[in-house]
Amino acid sequence: MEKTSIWKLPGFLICIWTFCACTHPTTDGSEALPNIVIIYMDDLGYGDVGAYGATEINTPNMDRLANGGVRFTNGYATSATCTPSRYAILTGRYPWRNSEAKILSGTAPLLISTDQLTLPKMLKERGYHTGVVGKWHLGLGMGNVDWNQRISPGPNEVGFDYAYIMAATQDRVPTVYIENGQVEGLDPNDPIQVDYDNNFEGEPTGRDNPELLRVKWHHGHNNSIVNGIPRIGFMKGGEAAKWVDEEMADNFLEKAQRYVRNHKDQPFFLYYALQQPHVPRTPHPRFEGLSGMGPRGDVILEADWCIGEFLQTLEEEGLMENTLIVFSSDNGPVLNDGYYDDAVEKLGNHVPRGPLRGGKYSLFEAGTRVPFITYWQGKIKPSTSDALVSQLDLLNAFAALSGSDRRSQDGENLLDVFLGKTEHGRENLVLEATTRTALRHKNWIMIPPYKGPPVNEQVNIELGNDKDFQLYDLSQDIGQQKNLAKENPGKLRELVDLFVGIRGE
Ligand code: NG6
Ligand code: CA
Repeated sequence: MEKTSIWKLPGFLICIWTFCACTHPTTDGSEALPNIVIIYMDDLGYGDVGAYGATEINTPNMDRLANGGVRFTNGYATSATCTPSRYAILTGRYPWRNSEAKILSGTAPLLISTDQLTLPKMLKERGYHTGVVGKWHLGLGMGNVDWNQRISPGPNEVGFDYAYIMAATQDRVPTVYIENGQVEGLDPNDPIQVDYDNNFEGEPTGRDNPELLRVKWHHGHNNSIVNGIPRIGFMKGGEAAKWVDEEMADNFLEKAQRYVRNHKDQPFFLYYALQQPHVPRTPHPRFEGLSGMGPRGDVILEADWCIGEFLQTLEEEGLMENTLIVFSSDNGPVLNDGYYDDAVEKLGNHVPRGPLRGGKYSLFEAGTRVPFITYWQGKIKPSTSDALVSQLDLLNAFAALSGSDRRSQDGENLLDVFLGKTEHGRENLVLEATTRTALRHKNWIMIPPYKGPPVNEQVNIELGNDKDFQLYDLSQDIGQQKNLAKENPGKLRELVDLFVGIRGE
């Protein structure tokens, strides 16, 4: 009898075989599930990564993911700022549906409701252990948080078994780490107080005490001073708990690695949210000056190194072949975001926005189109995909992958797109920038008229505001230079109708 070659086995058997070969072995016969890791950058631009065309900065570890996985060229964050994008990636719900989903202060209450569907909750139901390490910026508590008690509700209450976070941003107080609701290293005799409206008596500020600053503020960022860096918001006390900015990257990396080692024996979901290259940019001295581009370039190198170390941990633990990794960024790039840190002066020929127009805060492409990579060794074939995908879609994809029948409000199930099996992505996606929205439909973009300045002069970024409708054909004009609204009223009407239909206005 002829020997059966593997190619003659029925397709479903091959599927089962390949699936089992690279997922967690289970003892109880339940379905085997891969680990899932989201590596999420803060303000990393489409053009900041070698695999996306950067030539002036080396990102070998990001490139390793991009070149070994699916490199999406039309991958989007939902929003051009952080909080709304983070809200969407974790809930699968458009942030413009929630009027509170805008850049939050460090004292804002938790934005995600505790009865809302979230990615970690859904995965927990499927037997995953779930963790978040890094930047949170989705609010904590219910208003009036006492930072000296357990802070709740927070990440633990919306689905994360383990949480090691900074509350908001690196430039906002409180400048402390919070582990499962408790401020790490807090001395009870030196309680923390935080206020975003009024300073505490006798406390120096960036505005009044420039002599105490080692980094100068350009706009905003002139309240409390921590480690010689002026921040947004006022804080008093908690001296022993304050983070050292230059050690933040190593600290988050170490927590992410530890999380993997502690949970490698069961399927886990880790949301590893790095703080780079958001301001203040504070590379560890090992990386200082390495990029020749000043701190912004240096922290991108630092982040890339962290990713390399993190991947090595997965490798050492033998997890590479049963871990699906998603790499992306919460919004587009900005150079001067409020501190004098040479980001503009030392940029040289580097173009963080790549071929796109705008940047962080912008409704133009560079606000929301970001590096977006899926990587799964042995399971995803290296490719480049032009499919339209959003971070909004990850919840549904992971639900399908893990056998959950939960589906989010606004996500599509693009599992096969994320696994590189098809390029059939979305047809429509609403993009958002500080509550203004636009529609991407296939290769077209329609931006409705918005009042407001065309350029944010402080950060020097075009915002996308215009008194007229804007219509761009991205297949011909990725840099959004030619407004076709007048030339092509039929297409404009089509997109406006679609937009109104989706937004429900
Ligand atoms: C802005 C800050 C900016 C940055 C941003 C949030 C000022 C003038 N600017 O309000 O520096 O912190 O908020 O960035 O304060 S994000 O990536 O978290 O959305
Ligand atoms: Ca951001």
